[in-house]
Amino acid sequence: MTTTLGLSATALGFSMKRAAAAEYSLKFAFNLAETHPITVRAREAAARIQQETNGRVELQVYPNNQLGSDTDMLSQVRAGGIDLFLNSGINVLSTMVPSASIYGLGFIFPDYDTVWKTMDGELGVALHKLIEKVNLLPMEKMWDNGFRHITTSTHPVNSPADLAGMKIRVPVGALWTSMFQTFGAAPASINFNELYSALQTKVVDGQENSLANIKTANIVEVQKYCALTRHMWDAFFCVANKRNWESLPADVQDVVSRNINQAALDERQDMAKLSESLEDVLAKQGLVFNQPDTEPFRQKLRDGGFYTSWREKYGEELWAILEKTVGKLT
Ligand code: X2X
Repeated sequence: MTTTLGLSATALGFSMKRAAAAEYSLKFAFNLAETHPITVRAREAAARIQQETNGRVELQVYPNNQLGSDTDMLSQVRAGGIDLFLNSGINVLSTMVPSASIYGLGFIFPDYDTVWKTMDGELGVALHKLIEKVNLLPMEKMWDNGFRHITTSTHPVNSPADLAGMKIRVPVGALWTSMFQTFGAAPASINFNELYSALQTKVVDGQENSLANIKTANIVEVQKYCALTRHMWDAFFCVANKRNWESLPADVQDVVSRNINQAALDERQDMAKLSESLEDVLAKQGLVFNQPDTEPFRQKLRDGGFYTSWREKYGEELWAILEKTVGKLT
């Protein structure tokens, strides 16, 4: 094989095997930044897959919205142009599978133990079944997107009153809009790839995200205050285009799913560690933190009928499964 520069592949240090095109190439796409632990662990999975299959299987990792916004990527994974897509069940995936957002209800998870007991347990299984109905196949393990906090450029948020009428970006999902409307804010649904510029140009004054995203997506550069509200927890399903996935031989499915699930478990550890260390790092970058009492926020959701109206939408069956691990909600 010769390159366009007229050098042989071996002269460049590649073995012929490496230079040969892989027999199976899978596109794995998502919205997170290059330095986010999800991207780091996804690239590790790709390297292990290449090694274990001697280059026969290639996992092509496209982070940072390289293949488009979440809305675009969802269309592409449905059509088969993307093979594997990481998306939150509360985000655009919920436009197709509304009940996939149930784990995003405000203030339901006290800690990571409860989170994983719920999502690796009965609720996770029930949500996988709903996602399969739209011909997307979820890999077994979810990837952590962290507990979320509110950042603003204008003023610290200490109580729901500080959110009154505030223009705040939320991802594209009905639960997010509903929650922030119930808090009294003016939420705008904006895809993650447009978040930085929406904050920079003051289309919105605030947003809410994990500390990992506030750091790796450089949100800290365009925000001043961060209220540690932990108002909800989020994670990603890794969904495969069903037709593409089923066309792969069983041994290829095995090596890909095993390594992707392992990467998800590794990434969960990274996120748990980062949730403890990033406050200091971001404070040094100039972000001003405050720790509000969260009870008035919870009360606002209860008084606004947030839980009872979503209970009706999700239905009694899913609601009962959720309450088994998180306790009574209404
Ligand atoms: O869009 C966001 O804020 C992000 C990256 O956290 C999600 O995908 C939900």
